[in-house]
Amino acid sequence: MNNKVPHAGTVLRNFVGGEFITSKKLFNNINPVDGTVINQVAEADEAIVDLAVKAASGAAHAWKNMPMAQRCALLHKVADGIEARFDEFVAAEMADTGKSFFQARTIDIPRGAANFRAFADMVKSQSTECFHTDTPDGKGALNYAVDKPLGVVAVIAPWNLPLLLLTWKLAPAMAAGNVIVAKPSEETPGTATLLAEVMKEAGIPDGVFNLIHGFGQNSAGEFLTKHKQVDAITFTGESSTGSAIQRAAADGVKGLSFELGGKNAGIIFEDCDFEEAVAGSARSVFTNGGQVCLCTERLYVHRSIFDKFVTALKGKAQAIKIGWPLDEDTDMGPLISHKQRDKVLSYYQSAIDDGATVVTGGGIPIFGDARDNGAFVQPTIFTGLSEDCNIVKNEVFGPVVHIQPFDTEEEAIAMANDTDYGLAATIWTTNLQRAHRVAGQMEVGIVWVNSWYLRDLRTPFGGMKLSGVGREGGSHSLSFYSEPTNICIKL
Ligand code: NAD
Ligand code: 6OD
Repeated sequence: MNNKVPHAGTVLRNFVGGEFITSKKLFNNINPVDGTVINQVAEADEAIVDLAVKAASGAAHAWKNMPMAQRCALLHKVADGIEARFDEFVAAEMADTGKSFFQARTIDIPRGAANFRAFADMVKSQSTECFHTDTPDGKGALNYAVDKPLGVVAVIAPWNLPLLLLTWKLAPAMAAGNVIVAKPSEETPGTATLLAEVMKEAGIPDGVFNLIHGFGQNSAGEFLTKHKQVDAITFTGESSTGSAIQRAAADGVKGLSFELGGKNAGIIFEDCDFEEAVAGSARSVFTNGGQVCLCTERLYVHRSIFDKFVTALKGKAQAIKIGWPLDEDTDMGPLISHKQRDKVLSYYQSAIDDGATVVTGGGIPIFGDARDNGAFVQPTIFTGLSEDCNIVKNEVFGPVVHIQPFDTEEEAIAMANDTDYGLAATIWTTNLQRAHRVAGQMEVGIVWVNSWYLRDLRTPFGGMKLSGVGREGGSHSLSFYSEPTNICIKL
């Protein structure tokens, strides 16, 4: 692979109305592997955000009226363009996040391309509602709905799966005929900037896709969510940021779609396939250093297999190779930043202060090289805490799990559901009846049985309670990004 980081040592610029523009204020983009500066980023001020929204608005009419086949062909070209520059996307994603080469090339970047293809194809097979209505004169009326785009959609994305989560929103929004102002996380501006280049190369008309860089509060994120000409906001990130955006959007009564945090539980029944449950749980806890909203942070294991399970998961955790992202055998990179590492380590400390047994990990690895300037933490397993402890209640977003024994199915379900979040759950059992029975009782948006993060892009995706508002995926995404108009024809 060509591992040269695109735009290293330069300034990543905003993309507005088809042009790359810089700004007065620059901030550093840091590589969390060794703390070095990759490049600088031009922070969009209020005037640039306004220009971006106006550029989008100006492009809205032509984009929504473009024949659907032509619009979808352009989105396929964007997918082709990501693949044509695959190595550059992989290198940029790895530099910004420190994630492993394996993960970037098998999950993040392929899904970036797949999102565009999937929604460009799905929108073409969307049907519309139609009702025949009886009328007193016996002639009847026909009611049918036509979908229209919302207009300017603000897309605000997090840092954990930067290209995957940005395109998961862009693709359906653009397929449905909307124009975009997108803001990636300040931690991960690289692949979003490459995507702007690909949009241009693919022939997406100027103004249809605009990119602004910057932070949240008092910066590009807040300027965007408060902008009067933004018609809807789609956001993935922390629950507390979701409520700040909700407040900012309240005056304009804007449509909102939120994918927020999680405190996901996994239940391991005594009748599970033991090896699969251990391997699957290791994936669900430690993938991407635990920085996936779907990661399991609480495991409930039947008491009869508790000790054996804890020992086996400990073995998996200790076998995780932490290191340089480019090494073929690296499983796990650093956390996204030192700030995130401080947060995760403070949760580790609170677990220890609450009397947890440290099964493995609990600290930071020492390498004796430049990685000691990075944001690494050890994969960690705790046991022995009560269910009301800080680390059992709150989302950590790091490579850590607390494991609790249970005796009955009812007890496991009650503990799993006893949380303010409601995103995802995993269940490990070979008893088919139990799988259906328990899955149906989980108070979450997504349940995986004997698997984790097995995705079908047509299915409803999202969470309840603090984990989100609305659903994405397939027709759910397309319906959020569209407004139906009902037309009643008297026959
Ligand atoms: P974050 O909320 O800090 O930031 C997300 C984005 O929002 C960034 O682009 C940020 O600049 C922007 N932002 C921050 N404050 C803002 C404000 N006041 N107004 C407008 N924009 C603002 O989240 P993060 O730290 O980047 O990501 C980690 C969090 O995201 C975790 O809680 C995780 O669970 C959650 N997450 C959820 C999902 C999901 O699908 N449910 C997916 C990924 C991440
Ligand atoms: O796979 C997806 O479509 C998706 N939205 C994943 C979210 C992961 C959260 O970090």
